[in-house]
Amino acid sequence: MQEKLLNLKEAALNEIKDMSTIEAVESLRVKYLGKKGEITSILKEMGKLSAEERPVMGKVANEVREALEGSINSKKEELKLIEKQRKLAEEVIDVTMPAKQFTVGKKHPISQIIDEVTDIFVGMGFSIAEGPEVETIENNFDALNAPKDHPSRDMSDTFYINDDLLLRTQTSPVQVRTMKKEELPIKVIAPGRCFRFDSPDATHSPMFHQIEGLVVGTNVTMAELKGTLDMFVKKLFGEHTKTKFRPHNFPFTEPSAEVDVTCFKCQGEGCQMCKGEGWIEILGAGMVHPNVLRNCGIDPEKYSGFAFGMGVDRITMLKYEIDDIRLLFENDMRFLNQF
Ligand code: 2U9
Repeated sequence: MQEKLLNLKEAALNEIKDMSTIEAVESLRVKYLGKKGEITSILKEMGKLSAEERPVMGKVANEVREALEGSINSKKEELKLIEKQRKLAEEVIDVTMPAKQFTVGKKHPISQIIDEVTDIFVGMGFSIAEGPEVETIENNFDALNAPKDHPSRDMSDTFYINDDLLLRTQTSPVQVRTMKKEELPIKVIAPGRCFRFDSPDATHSPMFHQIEGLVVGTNVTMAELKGTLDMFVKKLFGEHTKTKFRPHNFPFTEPSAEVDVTCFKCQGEGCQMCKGEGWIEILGAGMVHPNVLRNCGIDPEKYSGFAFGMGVDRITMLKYEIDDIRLLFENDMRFLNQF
């Protein structure tokens, strides 16, 4: 038994020498010193030895175990050190290396303008309403008092999905939904994408962005509409900006107006930006048509409202002097990185 033990010790110590992984050393420890280990099983035989032999064997057995455990632990330490050095070598940072260039993304110019305009109206007490881009004909046209034969309903102007659904041509259906479901008073803006069957050119895109606004309550006046929009343009284009309301006609507002602002490039002197006018048309607005209020379950005898709408792409092009709307949708980073 003693010899067997010493042979096993030699064999084990030899095996350990060439081992290169801690896992291998661990499985060797189990193989020899584990519950069913080869050395362990010999030691279990100790009981069969004579009383004189047992202490001798016991001494040998402990030497073998200690020698093995000693060699196993030092091998493990040695391998851990090698692993650590390998990692350190691998993780050496050459501080002379140029830093990895990582490009920080930034908001699309249209998103920047939507945020800027939204912040202004939220600051004026408006809340933001959103709605589906796929809309019903009821919310996009009928509720908005658009006559059945109104040109905007033509297939040539609107993307129809089927007899009831279309891609919204303006964000007004969001306000219609709001009026149908929310309590009065209502004070919301509705930013979002709109779709019109337009062949793309420098100023038209089949997909574009609008921000519309709606205020409905008791005794809401045209004066409040003018005051609200006057404050808005001063915050967006500068305190010296003035507004001009020109009569216009929309099916969903009565009276209606197109709203001009003093050119923010020439302060009204006249320049290439405002084609010498000194004024730039920025948005449309008006008092909500009583039919629209009625269509949304609101009694126009008791309540009134005003609404406005602006083309965000147009304002973005004016503000950044972009002469072709297609640049905003072509995702050319040389263009987008300018903003
Ligand atoms: C409801 C009632 C009335 C929204 C309005 C305009 C005037 C307007 C244009 C701006 C640029 C469309 O993208 S554009 O060509 N919009 O001039 N929009 S009043 O009127 C509403 C909306 C909702 C319930």
